[in-house]
Amino acid sequence: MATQELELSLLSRFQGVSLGALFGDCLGAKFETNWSVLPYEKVISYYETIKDKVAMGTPKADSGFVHYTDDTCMTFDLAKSLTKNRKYKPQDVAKRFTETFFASPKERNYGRHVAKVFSKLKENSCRGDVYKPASEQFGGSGSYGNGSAMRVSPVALLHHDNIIEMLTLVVAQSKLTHTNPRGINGAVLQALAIEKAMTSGKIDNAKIFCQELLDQFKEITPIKEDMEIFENGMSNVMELLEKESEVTPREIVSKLGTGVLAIQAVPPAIFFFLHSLKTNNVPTLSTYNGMVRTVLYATSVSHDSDTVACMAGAIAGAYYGVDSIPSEWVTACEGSDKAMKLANKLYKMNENSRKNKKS
Ligand code: R7I
Ligand code: MG
Ligand code: MG
Repeated sequence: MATQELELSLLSRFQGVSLGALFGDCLGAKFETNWSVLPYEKVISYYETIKDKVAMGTPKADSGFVHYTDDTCMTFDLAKSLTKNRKYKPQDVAKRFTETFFASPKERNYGRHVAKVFSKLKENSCRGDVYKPASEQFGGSGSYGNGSAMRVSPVALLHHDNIIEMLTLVVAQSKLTHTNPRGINGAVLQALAIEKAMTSGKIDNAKIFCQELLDQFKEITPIKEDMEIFENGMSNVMELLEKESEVTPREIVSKLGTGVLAIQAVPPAIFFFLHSLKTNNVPTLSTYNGMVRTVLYATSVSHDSDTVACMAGAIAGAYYGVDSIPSEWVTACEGSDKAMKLANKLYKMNENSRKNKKS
C-alpha cells in the first residue's frame, strides 16, 4: 500500500470507525448463526451479490436493505446519548438500551442472557442504581460476553487523544451490562486498538503494533483482575501473525476462539485487521482493499461473525478511513446516514475538547 493512502484526515478516520463497525455488523450478520468456518468464496459471493444489487438498482435493494444487529443498536444508543447530553448519563444510556431492546428483542439477535438486564431495568423504569441488574448476572460474577466491547467505538471517538478519560468511560458504560473484569477488559482492549489504529501512520510491522498495544493495555487498564487471559490471547495473536500466509482458519479458531465471549472476540478482531495489512496473507482475498479484506476475513473465520467483523471493521476504519468502505455497501447498510451523522458529531465534540485542553 502506498504511504500516501494513509495520509487521511482525522474526520475520515472517525467516519471510518463508525461506518466500518456498521459494515462489519451488517455483512457478518448474514452468517452469525452459522457455527462453522465458512469458505471465503461463500462470503465473497454474498458480498458481491449485495454490491451488484445496489449497482443495478434491483427492486428490494433500496437504501438500508441489509439490516444491522444488536451490536449497532447498542453502538447507536450509546453514541446518541453521549452526543445529545454532551456527557455520559448512565440512566439515559440504560433507558436507550432498554427501549431499543424491547422494540425488537428477537430480530436484532441480542446475547441470550443480557435480556435479563433489560427486563430488570424496565421494571425499575431505568431509575435508581442502573448498574445493579448487570452486577447480578451469572450468579453475581457478571457477564464476560463480548457485548460491551462490540459497542465501545463511540467512546474511543469521543475521547480520542485522552486515554484516561476514554478508559474511565469505557469501564462505566461496560458496567451497565457487563461487570465481569473479562467483559470490561475486552472493551478496554478494543477501545485502545481503535485509538492506536487511528493514530498510526503506515503500519510496517503488525507484531510490533500488537506488542505495543498489549504493553499499553497492561500498563493502563483500570481493571487489574484477570488480565492474564488477555495477555495470553494477545500472545497467541502475535504467534499467528508470525506465520503469515501459512496460518489456517482452523488454527485461528483453536488459538483465539472467535466466539461470543470478550476474550474470544477482541484478540481475533485485532488479528484479522493486522493479518489483512499485507495484501497476500490470505491469497483468496488479495484483490480487495485492506478494509474489505479485514471484514471478509473476520466474517469467514469467526463463529460470532457479526460481532468480530464489527470490531475488526471499526479498527480497520480507524486506519484506512471512510473511503475504504465500498459505496454500494454504504448504501446497502441500514443506518449508514445515522452512523455518519454520529461520527461527525463525535468528531466536533472531540475537536472542541482538544481545543479546550490546549487553551
Ligand atoms: O455479551 P452479550 O451482549 O452478547 C453479545 C453477543 C454478540 O455476538 C451479539 O451479536 C449477540 O448475538 O450476542 O450478552 P450476554 O448474554 O451477556 O453474553 C453472551 C453469552 O456469553 C451468554 O449468552 C453466555 O453464553 C456467555 N457468557 C457466559 N457464560 C458463562 N458464564 C457470558 N458471561 C458468562 C459467564 O459468566
Ligand atoms: Mg449482533
Ligand atoms: Mg454477534
